[in-house]
Amino acid sequence: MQTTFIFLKPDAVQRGLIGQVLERFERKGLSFVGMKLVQVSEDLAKQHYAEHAEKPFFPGLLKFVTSSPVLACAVQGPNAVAVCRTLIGATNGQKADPGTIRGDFGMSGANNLVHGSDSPESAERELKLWFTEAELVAMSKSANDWIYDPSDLG
Ligand code: IDP
Ligand code: MG
Repeated sequence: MQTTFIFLKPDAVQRGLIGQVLERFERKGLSFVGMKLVQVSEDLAKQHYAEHAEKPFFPGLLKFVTSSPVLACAVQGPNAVAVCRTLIGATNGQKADPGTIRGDFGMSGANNLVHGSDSPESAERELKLWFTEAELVAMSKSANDWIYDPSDLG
């Protein structure tokens, strides 16, 4: 089992797409083990996107993610990091495959609805940055007995 970090960006929340975006993860068979609305501070945005500090789009990215609340989520499942990245799709909505969240809902390379950690190491760092341990729950779902074969769980 792996836990990854996603957040629904201000565009997804403002466009009223929380339900439709969360449904993608839920119906796939992943479990939410943490969820909260956050008005992102400049400091949190800078720490979260530190790897992009030198990019020309960084100031615009900070302005965007701090512009309106986001929905922060911890998502659990086998290979959750890679599975979530696949569900989310390529960075630019114009290039993202149909069937992905960005491919189905977006046309922008900036306002692209949802963030997902890009590696297990990033997931660990980002989960610590956004959630306290007390905000994450232990989740055992009986439906998992039907979604997964024991061999899927390693
Ligand atoms: P990712 O979200 O697909 O991992 P990254 O390259 O890590 O993409 O970029 C982080 C975020 O920065 C993107 O999701 C997007 O919101 C924004 N971004 C990335 N590239 C550009 C760009 O060329 N112009 C404007 N915004 C960008
Ligand atoms: Mg990234």
